[in-house]
Amino acid sequence: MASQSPRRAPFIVIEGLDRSGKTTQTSRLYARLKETGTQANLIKFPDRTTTIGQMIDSYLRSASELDDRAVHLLFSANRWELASMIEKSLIAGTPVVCDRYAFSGITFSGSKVNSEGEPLLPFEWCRSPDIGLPAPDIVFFFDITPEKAKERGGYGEERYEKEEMQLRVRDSFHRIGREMGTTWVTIDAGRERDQVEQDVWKLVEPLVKEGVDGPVTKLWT
Ligand code: FDM
Repeated sequence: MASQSPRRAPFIVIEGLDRSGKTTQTSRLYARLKETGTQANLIKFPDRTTTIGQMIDSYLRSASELDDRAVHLLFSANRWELASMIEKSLIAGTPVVCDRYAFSGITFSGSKVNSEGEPLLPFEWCRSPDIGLPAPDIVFFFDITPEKAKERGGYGEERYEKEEMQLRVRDSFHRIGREMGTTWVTIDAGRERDQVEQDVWKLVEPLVKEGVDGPVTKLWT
């Protein structure tokens, strides 16, 4: 009988709008995995620790200006810096939990508009530098209405934290979600934290326990 190839670990991505509790839930998921005996790798994009990440950080804080296309490519390059680490981790059996990924890249850059309200960068152009990155096995999209976000204290200080931008980003995430099919899970993030945590855990637990069959797939190939 042919020997079965070992199953690999899952790649779990959490995407979401500002004030959706995305970062809190990512940390909770990581902690819960640890408590239940699974040591995962936790990563976040932008990864502001690398040289590229520091350029992005400065741009987001409006401490520097960059061409829209240039910064888009930096965000993508920042993911490529970790692509082989992600793949190796999954093959070695260590799940990867990731706070934001290529979907943020497309939605945020693709939601930039000129003074007439027209998109500055075409959707397909925004997607192309991320083609071929390790594909997630599941993406949780933390959705929240602008009203709920306001109740939570409103948006922060960084460049994209404005209501009109967040509304466009939200529509764009919904569009990508429709294209992604079953890998994409929309979470109503306006609810109590514990409920949200339970919903995420219900889907992550079996994925981590059973592992994933087959090689790491590649985004949009
Ligand atoms: N962002 C994030 C992008 O514009 N492109 C990307 O590729 C990524 C990963 O950076 F406004 C934006 C989204 C957000 C900002 O994100 C920083 P955090 O999660 O608030 O650090």
